[in-house]
Amino acid sequence: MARGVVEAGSLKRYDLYVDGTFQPPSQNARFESVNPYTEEPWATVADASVEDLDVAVDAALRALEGDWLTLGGAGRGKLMHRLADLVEQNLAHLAAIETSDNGKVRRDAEAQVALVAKWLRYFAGLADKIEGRVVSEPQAEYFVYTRREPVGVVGAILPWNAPLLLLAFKLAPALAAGCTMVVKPSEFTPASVLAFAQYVHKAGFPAGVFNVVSGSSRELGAALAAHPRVSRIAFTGSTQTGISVSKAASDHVGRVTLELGGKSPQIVFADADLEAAVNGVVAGVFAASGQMCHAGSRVLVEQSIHDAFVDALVRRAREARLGDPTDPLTDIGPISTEPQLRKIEELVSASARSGAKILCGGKVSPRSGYFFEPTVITNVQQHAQIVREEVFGPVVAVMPFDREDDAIEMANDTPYGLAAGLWTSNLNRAHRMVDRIKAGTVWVNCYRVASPAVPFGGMKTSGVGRENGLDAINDYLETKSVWMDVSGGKRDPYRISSSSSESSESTTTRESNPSRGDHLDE
Ligand code: TXE
Repeated sequence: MARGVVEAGSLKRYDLYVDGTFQPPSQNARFESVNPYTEEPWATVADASVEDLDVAVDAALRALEGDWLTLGGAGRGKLMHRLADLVEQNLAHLAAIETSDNGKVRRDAEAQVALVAKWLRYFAGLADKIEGRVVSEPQAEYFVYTRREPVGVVGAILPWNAPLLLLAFKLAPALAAGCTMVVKPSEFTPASVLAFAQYVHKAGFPAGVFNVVSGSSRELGAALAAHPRVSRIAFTGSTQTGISVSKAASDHVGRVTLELGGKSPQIVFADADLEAAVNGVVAGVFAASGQMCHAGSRVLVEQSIHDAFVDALVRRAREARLGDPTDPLTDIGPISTEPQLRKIEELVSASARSGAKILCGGKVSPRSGYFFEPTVITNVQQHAQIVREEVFGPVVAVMPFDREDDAIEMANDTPYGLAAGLWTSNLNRAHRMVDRIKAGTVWVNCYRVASPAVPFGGMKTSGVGRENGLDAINDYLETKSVWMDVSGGKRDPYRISSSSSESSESTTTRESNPSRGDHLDE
């Protein structure tokens, strides 16, 4: 049987990528990935065991010390640019896999793959700019400097909604920093990440730098989070699973960043450009079938324009073209997984049962594939489940507000704090609102815009840490402080000197009283 990535034939075949080779899992188990548009399996994927994961982690550990180390920042950056070239050259291939695996509309999938290359290039440029500094220690006997070193093996745990892009958020800074990585893709969408491994391989990364361990069991993610030889976990997924990840990693003091759920408000004032605002709300909750962590799923509209705004939004929901995600004219593809489709259905039905008005959509589409119709809901209260819980589907709840203060109160009345949208032409108001909104990102007169240069992450239960931006590389680096005694003298091992004046005195009397430094007790 052929190994590796086999894309001929009706059922494509993807194996694990560990230590620089594609290989079947140790127990030869496999699982199928279902195309959410056809509802048919389209690929068979290696189903790894925890033992396979151990092998991958050990390979990643070894790789930290090998050729990867000697390449240096410039060498790593060069490989990353080569990988970005390959991603760009094979954009259509990777996007097609993403579409088969999770139903992402092809034009969106292509745009996201292009972003993967952009992310790699941005962080490649930082790889040779990692610097420590010389510390101007007041005591002349010491030369003190800091070094920035890779944190070690990084475990990346991915969700199903944007596998490649969310991988790039983690992989690009990790590679730039000199870390190695073991990736656990979602059990629902493992194929695109395994296909991407072909290009990592082709680019010439040393064996073990990048490993992909796919599996059908949620235990595999749990084992990666708890793995004592994994120094850092970069996780994107639900808040509930993120909490388990954080607890598991803390048992071995593993570092963690968590990019979790959201219930992001879009606030529309009467003075906004209404067409642009409707467009932004559509982009924030109907695009990608609403399966975005930053989905703007609560829309707060100033009372005076509420009805007109809702009419326009309903019109846009009805006009949206659902269908084959490979068709360039399709706006909304299927929901990625059947359990997710059922979750959306249940949340919307529950809201109807508790008195909400479903103005359009509100149900699973009768067409084949896991489609949910774009849905606009009104007549809901702040405490309603549909207003508080992440739906992760093309479903938006619209609520009116009277005053700016009310809008802020409603916007912030959520356990989440990932993103917010603000639509107004009043500059003073925009600044006032930005100041008071509790969210990691505030988009003003825009929505769903991203760049590798701009930090992204959540406040409150939406996460810990930030991905992207210049500082993201710091999460993959550790500081090492180096003290060098350059005096050549010997010190009194029992004496602690604690003031700089004392220490400058000690410098001059070093020969007779060789006590130096503010010595640590512990
Ligand atoms: O996510 P999970 P699921 C939200 C969205 C969705 C809900 C559930 O609301 O309806 O989460 O989706 C791995 N330790 N988001 O169940 O459970 C798992 O195998 C370590 C928001 O798919 O968070 C997968 O690889 N890992 C989100 C990854 O965690 C574990 C995107 C995510 O799974 C694990 C997706 C464990 N104990 C869903 N259990 C966003 N923020 O964008 C599972 N996993």
